[in-house]
Amino acid sequence: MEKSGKKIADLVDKAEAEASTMRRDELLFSYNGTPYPVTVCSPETFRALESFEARSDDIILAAYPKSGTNWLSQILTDLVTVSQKKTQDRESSANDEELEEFPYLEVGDAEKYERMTKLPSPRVIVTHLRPENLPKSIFKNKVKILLLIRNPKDVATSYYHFSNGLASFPSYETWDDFFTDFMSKRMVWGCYFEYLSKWNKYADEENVMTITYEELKENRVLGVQKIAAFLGISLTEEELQLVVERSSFQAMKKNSQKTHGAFGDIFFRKGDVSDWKNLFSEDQNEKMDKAFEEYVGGTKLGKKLKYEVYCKA
Ligand code: PPS
Repeated sequence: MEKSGKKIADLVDKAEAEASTMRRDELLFSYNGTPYPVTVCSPETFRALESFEARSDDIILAAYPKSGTNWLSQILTDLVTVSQKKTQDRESSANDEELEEFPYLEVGDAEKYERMTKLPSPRVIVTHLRPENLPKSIFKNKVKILLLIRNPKDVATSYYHFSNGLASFPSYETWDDFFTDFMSKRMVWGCYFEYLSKWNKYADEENVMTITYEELKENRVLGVQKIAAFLGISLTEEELQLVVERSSFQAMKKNSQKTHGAFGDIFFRKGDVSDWKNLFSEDQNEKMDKAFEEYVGGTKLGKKLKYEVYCKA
């Protein structure tokens, strides 16, 4: 079941070494109006991505940064591994090194899409992008998309600590400064409210399943069962337990040196719901409540997030 995670750790190490020699104002570039970190993304990769050919049996995990992407990415990879073991004898000419590719679609060099053609199906592909920035083939081929969302106050809180923990992201002297940027298009990978509003248009599609960070925190067994059913993967009780145990916060944090290298602790920080209560002022609560209402209040994704439960003091 263990994947080495070498590529993630290598990529983060390299990006961090590069970023440590850069000024704050050199860390980001803009592509189609959205800022991205120069150490892990590039305009060439975005241009190459446009002609990326998705396979109908790809599995896409779509999640805004800090929504629990690494968590769900492991769950999906484990589920695929379980199902592949049952139907093994996969023929492939690629060696193990070639079979490992950094799973974030928009992260890495422009040649990665060529390498990805050698990966066996199903490929688990992770992205922080909004739907209109994804290659058309994903929608044309009706690829299954697992859309992961998290309450915006905890996303902001997690993103703040992350930005101050990694050199590749601009750091902030104060939480107030971060909050101002988080509420705008200046945020790395764009504005979370716009993200929710754009993805909401796809929430009713048959090939899209939405899951929240909070529901998975409340009941991981049920969450994993739902995801497996969506992917058409049947699990024995033992397999289910294995996936569930491996995806606990404690287990993933403990393993994070292996999967994410020296910066593991930054990716697996607290893993809780409601940490926002330690940071938000009354004024910030009001601003965010208003923005939530404006962008997604009353919509399918808005309701799914249970804002009243998770985001009201
Ligand atoms: S990234 O870097 O944008 O891809 O970050 P992402 O993985 O999306 O989100 C990081 C947050 O998810 C938490 N996390 C978990 N929570 C619960 N259980 C598990 N297993 C788990 N794994 C990661 C991680 O701790 C980050 O949240 P915070 O609130 O900062 O702790």
